[in-house]
Amino acid sequence: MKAIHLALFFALAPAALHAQTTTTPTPDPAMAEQVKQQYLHAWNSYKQYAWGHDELNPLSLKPHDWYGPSLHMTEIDGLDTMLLMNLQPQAQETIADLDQHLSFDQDIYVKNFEITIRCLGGLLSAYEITGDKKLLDLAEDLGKRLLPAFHSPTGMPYEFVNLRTGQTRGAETNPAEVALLPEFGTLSRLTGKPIYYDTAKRAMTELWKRRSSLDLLGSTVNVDTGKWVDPTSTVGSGTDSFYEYTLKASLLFGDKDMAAMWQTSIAAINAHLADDVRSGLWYGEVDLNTGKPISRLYGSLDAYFPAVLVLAGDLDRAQRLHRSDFQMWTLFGIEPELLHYPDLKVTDAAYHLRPEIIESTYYLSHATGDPLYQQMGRTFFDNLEKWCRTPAAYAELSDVRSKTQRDDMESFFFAETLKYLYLLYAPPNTVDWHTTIFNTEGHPLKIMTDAEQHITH
Ligand code: DMJ
Repeated sequence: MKAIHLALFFALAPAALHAQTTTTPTPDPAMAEQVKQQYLHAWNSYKQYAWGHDELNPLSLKPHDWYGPSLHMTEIDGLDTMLLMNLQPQAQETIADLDQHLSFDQDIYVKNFEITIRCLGGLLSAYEITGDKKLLDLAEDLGKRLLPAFHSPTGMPYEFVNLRTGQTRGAETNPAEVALLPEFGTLSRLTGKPIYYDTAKRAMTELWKRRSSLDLLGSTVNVDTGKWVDPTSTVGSGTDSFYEYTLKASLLFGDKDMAAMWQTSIAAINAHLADDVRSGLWYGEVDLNTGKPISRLYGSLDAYFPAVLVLAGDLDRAQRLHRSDFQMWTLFGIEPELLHYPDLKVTDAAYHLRPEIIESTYYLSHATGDPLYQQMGRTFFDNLEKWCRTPAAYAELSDVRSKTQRDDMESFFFAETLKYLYLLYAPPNTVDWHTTIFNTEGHPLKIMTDAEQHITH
């Protein structure tokens, strides 16, 4: 990218978001309180039935651990939401429990991506909010144990790493799982050790080198050979946070290489994946080399993209895509996992209590001040209450048409879904957008100051 373009990009961002703001959204204390009560409804049952475990199964009221020994995933993922909601007793009790009972010294193979975005991201943001050194110590211990995942011939991470031995598994991964710079870069910033930043940046750079002549990425890559295994190019599942993280890492760390990746990517995405049809603006799937359409599927995970467009300053596309997303939600009064968008036919009817559409609604509300977005939030709130609430918590749906509940409640419901819903109504200064970027799991991370730049350059 030409220097002039980069200079313009950094001059505009992250200030771009504030410059667009016409009016500030009016806080709605009553709605914020109702969302807090939703959080407490689920949290109190997690505490009663699954305290110390990764998750609560909301129908059977049984605890669920991903890998045998617990990594206290719901506690870590939910902690900064409680801090933002000013649920101090619950937050302090959680920090004490993590201090006493959480150990990452476990002989288990964990998914590097999930543990990074949920646990490393959650510990780092809770440390930044509280200044409690115990949380940073836990984060650094975890970061050291995850680092061997990147010891592949290409520098891109294996899918699984053993937290005790550092052994790895799973050479086939996807772009989203290669992109972990906001978390590892923040760990470098907070510890003063460049190794985390350098390692995570190298992985993203290596993947980027493998883009096609159209500047598109595939969906599956082999980290040993560096070859694409699946040529499907998408902004959705499996690639989503790669794009999100080029932009966010550029804003968090002032990294010009990341800014250039984002600028080139978004031009290619809008040229080849954007699909304007009668039902609205969507983003489809194409072959990374030819640009030929592969499918016209779009789903609840893709609904993060308006938020990224807002952050990049493209309010027009953000609003149009979000209109499509809201249409997807209101088809059945809860969005399906996947839709064939030209005729709005459901191809995967599950709802996993996902946050993305609410996240984008919050970003748009913040950027425009338009009360429409808080009204949409009311719809999400009412539908969650009507279809997902159980006597003890909230449950996913196996089918949004029949509203059949299933016995799962992922930790991102606490980290993201209810956090973004709360922030939509909370006082705007609950999060300072001038100094904060959310990681892909909804954990607010601090933007690096000029004085800290030496750590990453
Ligand atoms: C979360 O773990 C993160 O938002 C991730 O980027 C994608 N999927 C879930 C929520 O749907």
